[in-house]
Amino acid sequence: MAAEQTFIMIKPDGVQRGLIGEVISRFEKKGFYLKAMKLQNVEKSFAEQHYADLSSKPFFGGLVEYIVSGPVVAMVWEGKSVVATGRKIIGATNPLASEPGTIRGDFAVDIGRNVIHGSDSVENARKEIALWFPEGLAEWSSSQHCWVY
Ligand code: FUP
Repeated sequence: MAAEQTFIMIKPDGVQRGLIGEVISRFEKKGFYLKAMKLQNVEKSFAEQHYADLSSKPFFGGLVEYIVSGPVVAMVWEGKSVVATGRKIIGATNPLASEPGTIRGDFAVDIGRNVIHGSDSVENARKEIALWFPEGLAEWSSSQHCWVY
């Protein structure tokens, strides 16, 4: 089966609002495999590194403050086209534009409190997974994949 992986982070508002189980459930029920997960507080310098591509944006300071404001859940999910499909499950960046049925469409109204992050390309997923999980990921045996593929 395809070993594509994506990095998903439940942001502090998602954790505070009790959406951890809801997010995991949506990825799990779709048929993706959880490869790593941890609840952690994020240092300012680490948040700045994660969002380095956005450092010139006017909202960068507020975004970093938001990410360090409480614990986040960092996860790696694996499966066929998980990067693009993960973005569909999450919905558009601005919750006002995200469709009902998506996580942001169902649970958020403000772009600055949009519950969840998902990698936007396979290349960025690789970088984000290396940044957040230098310790490595869990192993699933290939025989455990036959119920989805
Ligand atoms: P996404 O990939 O959907 O998370 O969106 P971006 O990488 O463009 O933006 C990262 C985060 O910056 C968003 F989740 C929310 C925040 N943001 C703002 O606060 N204001 C904006 O105008 C755009 C993004």
